[in-house]
Amino acid sequence: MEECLFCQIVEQKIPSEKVYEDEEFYAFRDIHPAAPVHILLIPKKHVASLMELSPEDEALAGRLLLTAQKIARQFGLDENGFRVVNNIGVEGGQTVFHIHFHLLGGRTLTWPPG
Ligand code: IU
Repeated sequence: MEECLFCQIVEQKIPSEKVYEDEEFYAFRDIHPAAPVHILLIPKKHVASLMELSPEDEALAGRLLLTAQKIARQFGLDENGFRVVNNIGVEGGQTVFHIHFHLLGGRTLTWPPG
């Protein structure tokens, strides 16, 4: 997926402020932070959205959640609470079609989201 922005970030073709990387996942600071801590966690494998995950991605999806947990601990987000957000599709607010989790924290978050 040469044209995918987040694939290009993983490949270092587009710069990003990396906060975590392993064989399967990459995490970086959102360029338009909506909270004091706003990190995007993505699998290196191109999957357009949660709806494109397939049964063969079952283990990957599980590790994605555990990696979100690891990064939350890395940033101390678990001390006061935080939010994990996954936007899906146009009405869901998804603008980049490579599955990503937003990790938002560092302030009191309101509910419901807009
Ligand atoms: P969304 O859930 O698809 O709307 O989230 C995409 C996020 O990607 C959004 O918060 C943007 O600020 C962020 N982003 C980025 O960090 N770097 C970029 O070059 C672009 C978008 I384009």
